[in-house]
Amino acid sequence: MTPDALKLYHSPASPNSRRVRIFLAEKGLIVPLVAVDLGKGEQHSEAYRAINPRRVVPTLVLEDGTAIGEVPAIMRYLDEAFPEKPLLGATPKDKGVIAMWERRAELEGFAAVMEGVRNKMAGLKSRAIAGPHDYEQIPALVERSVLRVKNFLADLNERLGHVPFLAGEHFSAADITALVTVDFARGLALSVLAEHAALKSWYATVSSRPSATA
Ligand SMILES: N[C@@H](CCC(=O)N[C@@H](CS)C(=O)NCC(=O)O)C(=O)O
Repeated sequence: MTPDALKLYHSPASPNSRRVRIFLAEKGLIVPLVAVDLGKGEQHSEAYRAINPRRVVPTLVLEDGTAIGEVPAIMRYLDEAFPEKPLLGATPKDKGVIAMWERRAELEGFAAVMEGVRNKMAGLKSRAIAGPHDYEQIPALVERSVLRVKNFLADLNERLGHVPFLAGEHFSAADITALVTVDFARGLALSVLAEHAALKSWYATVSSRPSATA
């Protein structure tokens, strides 16, 4: 299959969509993009629910119509279907180490920012969790999310004091999730602190890669 036979349903402002767009750009893959207007609620339309019943972006649709949702699953498909420039590792050891750091970045960083932003923003009232079910916001969670994200950034700084990239010597999917998390954290008024020298230097490196604007 060639990349132009795929379709990526995404939203330009969605951090989860950005994780996949950066992944594609790093691999040099050009996949047709279809924008889903989250502001207008297009994710809830019958047409989009037929593609992704979870009502979230991104979704990757293959040539035979198979729809793959969930960012790590989309990354897995892309890295296996287009193995040149692997971002999830080429050896069993690299695959294990990268999966570990990418998962930590997602669970401890990205998900913490998401929890804070979704429980804070007035426009997301009753939509504290993305998906098919409505959930009321819990404002008290925002404070805890801020603490979690601050701890994540400090842990990231500690790790990057020992290695140039999150999973070791090479840029990987773990750096993509961490980069998107750091940028997304602005939604909680959090950014890299001056004393986080290693994190600051890593951030300057990864955010100056051409893929960062994808
Ligand atoms: N676990 C999903 C999360 C996807 C997700 O939360 N997407 C957000 C945009 S970043 C969304 O579609 N939100 C729609 C909504 O809030 O209704 C994944 O990995 O793809």
